[in-house]
Amino acid sequence: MSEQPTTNRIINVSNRLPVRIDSGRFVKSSGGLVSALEGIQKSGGGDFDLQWIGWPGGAAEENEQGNLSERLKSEFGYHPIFLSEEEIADFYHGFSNSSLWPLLHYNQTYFNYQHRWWKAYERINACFADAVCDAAKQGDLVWVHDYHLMLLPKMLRERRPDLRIGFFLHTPFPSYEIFRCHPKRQELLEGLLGADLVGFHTFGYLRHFRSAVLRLTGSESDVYTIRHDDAETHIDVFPIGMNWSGFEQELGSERFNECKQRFLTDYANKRIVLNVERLDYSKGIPQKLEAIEKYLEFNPDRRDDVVFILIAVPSREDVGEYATLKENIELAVSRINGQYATISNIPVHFINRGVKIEELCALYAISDVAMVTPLVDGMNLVAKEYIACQEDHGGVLILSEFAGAAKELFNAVMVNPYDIDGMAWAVGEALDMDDQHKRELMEPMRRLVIDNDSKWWARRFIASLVRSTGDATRDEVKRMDDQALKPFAASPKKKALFLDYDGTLRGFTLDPAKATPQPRLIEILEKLSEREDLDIYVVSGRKADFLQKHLGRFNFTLVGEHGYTFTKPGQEPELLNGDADLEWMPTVREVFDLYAASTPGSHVEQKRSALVWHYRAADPEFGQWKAIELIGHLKEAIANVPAAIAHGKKIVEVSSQQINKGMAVERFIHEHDYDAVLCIGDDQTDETMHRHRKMGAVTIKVGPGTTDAEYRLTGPDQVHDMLDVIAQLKPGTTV
Ligand code: GDG
Repeated sequence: MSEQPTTNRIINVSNRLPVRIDSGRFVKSSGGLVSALEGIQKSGGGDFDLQWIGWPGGAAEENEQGNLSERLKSEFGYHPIFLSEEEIADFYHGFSNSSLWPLLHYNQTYFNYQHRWWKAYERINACFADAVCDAAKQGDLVWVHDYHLMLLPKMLRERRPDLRIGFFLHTPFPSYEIFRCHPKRQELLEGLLGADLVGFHTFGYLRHFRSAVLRLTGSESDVYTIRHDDAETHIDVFPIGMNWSGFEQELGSERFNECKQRFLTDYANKRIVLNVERLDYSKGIPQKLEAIEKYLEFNPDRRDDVVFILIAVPSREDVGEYATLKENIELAVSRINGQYATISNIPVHFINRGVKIEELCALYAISDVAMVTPLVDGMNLVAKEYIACQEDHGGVLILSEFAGAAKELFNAVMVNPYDIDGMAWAVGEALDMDDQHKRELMEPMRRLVIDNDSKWWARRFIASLVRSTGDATRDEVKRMDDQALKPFAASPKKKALFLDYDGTLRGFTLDPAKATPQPRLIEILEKLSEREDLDIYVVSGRKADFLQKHLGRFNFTLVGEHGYTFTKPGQEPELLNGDADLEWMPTVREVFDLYAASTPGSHVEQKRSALVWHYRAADPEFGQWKAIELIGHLKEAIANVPAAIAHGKKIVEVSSQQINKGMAVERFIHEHDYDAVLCIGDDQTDETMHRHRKMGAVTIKVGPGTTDAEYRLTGPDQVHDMLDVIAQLKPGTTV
C-alpha cells in the first residue's frame, strides 16, 4: 500500500533459534542460516537490522522463562518461543516431523497424523504470530522459514496487513498426488498463501506447489504469481548456497591444517569415500550401504585400500522410525565389515555422532570421493560443502539425481539411489577417474558453489521480497476508504452506481447458473433501490434473461452482454449498438466447439454479441492449459476482425470490439447529468468502465491484479459492506 512505510528491519522467524541452552549457558551455533543472514545485516555490510524469533530448544521451566528471555534479547537480539514437553511432542516430533516431514519427502509409509498434533501446530504457529506482531514495526519485512511454520504467513497477514511477508521452504514440495494425502492440505496451503513471496530450492518444487494450489484452492497462477482471494503471492526459485565465508575461514585455520595432516597420516595409502548426513530415512543410507556392499563384492582387489567413512549425525531419536533405521544401518555396517574386512582394512567406518567443523572440513578436503545419495532432499548442503573444500579440484562427487543440488551441480557423477548396481558402478567410476578429468569436472562446479553462497541466497530472497511488495499495483491502488463515498450521500441531485455482477456483487460458483443473488445482497439492493437519488445499473457479461430473472424486481437498468443489451426499469430490452459486425461468430463457435469436445467439463455459452468457453468444471490444470492453447488458436483464426479475445476467470471470451461496458457507461452518463458516478468491477472487461476515473468517477477494482481503478476491495463481502454504507448515507453523515 502506498501508505505503508518501508523499514530496514527484518524479523527472521525459524523453528529453532541459532542457540541452545547448555547448563544455563547459551551456546551459539554457526549454522548456514546465521551466516546467510550476515550478508544482509548492517553489521555484515548489508542494509538491514535483524531480529530473530524461534525456539531455543528443550523445555524450559516456566519460572526460568522470563530470565532466559531477557538474556536472549539483550545478549543476541533473539525473541524466544518456549515449548513445553507436551508441545515438543505434539508440535515438533508429532506434526512437524512425523506428519509433514515424511509427506514432504514422499514417504507415505512413515506419514502419521493425529488431530491433537494439528491443534498443537495451530497453537504454536499462533504463538509465533503473537511474537512477530509484538516485535514488528509498521512495514517490517518478515522472513519465515520452513515447514514448522506453514500457517504463520496467513496468521500474520490477517493480523498485520502492513507486514511484508516472505516464506522459504527448505524441503522439497512434493507432487499434488502426495500432498493431497494430508488431511490439512487446504489449511497448510492457505497458510502459505498469506505470504507475499514463497521461495523454493528448485523449479520442480515450485511447479508442484502451483499445481497443488490450483487443485486445492482453484487459484490460477502464472510462472511467478499466484492470484487468490484477496491478494497475490509471488513464487520463485532460490537455491540455497553453502556458508562459504565460514568454510573459507576454517580452511585457512591452524586447527584445520593439523586435522588434515593427522588424517593424511592415518589414511595414508587409502582411498576415502566420504558420506556425511543426518541419520534420516530421506538420506537413503540403507540403499547406499547395499551399493557399497556390491562394490566390495565385485572389486575384491580394492578391499584393502578403500575406506567408506560414514558419518551419520543422530537426529530425531524420539521418533520411532529413526530408531529402527539406526538399527538397520548398524546391522548392515557390521554385515559388510564382517564380510569384507581384511587384516589391514575395515571398509566401513561408521561414526554415529557429529564431528567437529575442522574435522569435517579436513575430511571434505582429503576425500577422493563424496557420496551424496539421498532418496529425496530439498537441496543438500554437504554436496556443496565438499566441492567448496576441494581446493586442489582432485575429488569426485557422486550425487543423487533426487537432491535439489542436482539441478545445479551438473558435473557430478549422477546416480539414481534406487539403482544399487548403478551406484556401485559409480563408486568404481569415481575412484578410477583420471586426474585431468576430475579437475575439468570439479573446477567449474567449485566456482559456481562459491559464487552462489548462502549470503548471495539471502540477498536474492530479500531483494525479491522487497520488489514483490513494492510493485506498482500495491503502490498505486488505494484501499477503499469511506471518505470516497461521501458524494453518494442522499441529496436531491442524481448519482449513478455502475455495478458488475459476477465476482463483484456475487462470488463465483462451479455452475454459473447457480450464482444467483443471496439474501444479504438482496437486502442491500432493496435498501439501495429505496434511494430515489440513486440510478443503479448492473453492468454484466450475463445474458439479459438471467439479469431480468434475478434482478428484474428492482428498479435498476440491467446492462447485459458487456453492454450489447440494456433494459431500463419497466421497459423492453434495447441494443446499445445494433450495427455491430458479428460475422466472426460462426468461425469462433466452430473453434470453441472443438475445445469443448476435447476438454471434459467445459462448455460453450452463446451470447448475442459474444461467445464464452467456460472451463471452471474441467480439471484445473488441463483447463488452463487448453485455454492458453485455445487463445493461440483463436488469434490465428480471427486475426483482423472487430472482436476481442479475453482470458477471464476460468473463461475464454470473444466479444465484439464495437461494444463494451465502458461505452455503455458513457451513454448513460451522457443521457443524465449525474452529480457523482461510481464504477465497480473485478475483471478485465470492467477496466473499460474504470476509464471514467479521468472524468471524476469513483472507480473500484475488486480483487487482485493490475487496474486503472483508483481503489481496491478484496471481494464480494467487502462490496456488500460498501453498498450497505452507501444505502445508509444521509446528507451530512460522517463517514
Ligand atoms: C534442510 C534440508 C537443505 C552434517 N554433519 C556434521 C555437520 N553437518 C552439517 C553440514 C551441513 C548441514 O549439517 C546439513 O545440511 P543439509 O543441507 O545436508 O541437510 P538438512 O539438515 O536436512 O537441511 C536440506 C537444507 O535444509 C538447507 O536449506 O539443503 O535439503 O533437508 O551444513 O555441514 N556439521 C558438523 N559436524 C557434522 O558432523 N560440524
